[in-house]
Amino acid sequence: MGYSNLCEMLNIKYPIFQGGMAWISDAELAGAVSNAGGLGIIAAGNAPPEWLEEQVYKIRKLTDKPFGVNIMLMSPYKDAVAEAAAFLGAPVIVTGAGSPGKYMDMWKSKGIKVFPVVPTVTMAIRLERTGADGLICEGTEAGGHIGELTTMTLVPQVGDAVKLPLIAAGGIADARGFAAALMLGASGIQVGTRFLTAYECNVHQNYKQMIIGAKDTDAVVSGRTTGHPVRSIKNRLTAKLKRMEKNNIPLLEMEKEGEGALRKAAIDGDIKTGSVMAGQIAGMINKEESCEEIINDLMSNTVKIIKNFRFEE
Ligand code: TUI
Repeated sequence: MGYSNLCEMLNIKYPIFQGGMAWISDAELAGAVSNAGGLGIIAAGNAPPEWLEEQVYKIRKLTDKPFGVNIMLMSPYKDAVAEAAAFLGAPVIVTGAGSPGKYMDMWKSKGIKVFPVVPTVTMAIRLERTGADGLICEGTEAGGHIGELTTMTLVPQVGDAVKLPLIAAGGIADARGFAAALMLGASGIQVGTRFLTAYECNVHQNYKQMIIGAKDTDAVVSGRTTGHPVRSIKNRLTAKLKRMEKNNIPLLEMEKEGEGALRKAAIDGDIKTGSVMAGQIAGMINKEESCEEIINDLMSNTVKIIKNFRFEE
């Protein structure tokens, strides 16, 4: 499926999803992205269903365009949030950090388009059978909770295995990445990290500054040994987690360290002991801008790149 069919399916102008970032992607950010022609996504993260209800109410005041809700499947509220999203009639649901299999029938019966994040081909095949409308192939370049495969290897392998439209995610922040994703067979992209420094993004200013200051090697992975690897910007927390991993500190103790760390950074602005989750392209982000500027830059420069692309004979 090409990108225009994806846009038709979702009734959006551009095939650009804004990544659902826990504690960060609220109605204001998602509304600005949807108004600019992409698909804005509210991230439920670990929040209760009442928070989601409030955000959906807000986004409907901000835009008449489609939007999505991201459901994080490690959340203690996942069942309640899954039901709330269905009840609220979110046009699109994106899932992450687990398999949404048991909710699919409920969402499909409401006409909701469902785009699960898949880290492997096996899971892609399983979710195509369960009725997903498209798949988000998120590579390990992404920020936050990540899988093993890179975007470059995941997208074409999933493309060979399923017929669904694919959204490439992880390591995409500008038109070069967008064009590359299309070359890999994706119909669209999901962008998270670049939206962190959008004016409309309510993440703490310290967090924004840390992204702007980050260089290419600063987005490191913690917790590989716990089975829940997370990519975030190097700081006192990542150094501590590294030491704990080296000393084989029990998994539970390490997970306790990570608990609440994202909230600490994103809301309280504690970027030393909090978790500043971001993708490997953080080094490319060097200014604040509006969601409209980001979407227009992504779209217009991708069209230019593709138009000018020639193999010399
Ligand atoms: O979910 C994400 N990224 C996230 S969620 C998050 S919130 C959080 N807070 C504290 C600790 C940890 C996380 C921050 N970033 N991306 C989508 C994603 N999904 N990446 C990987 C996966 C995934 C992994 C396993 C999807 C499915 C899956 O299935 C395993 C299975 O068989 O159930």
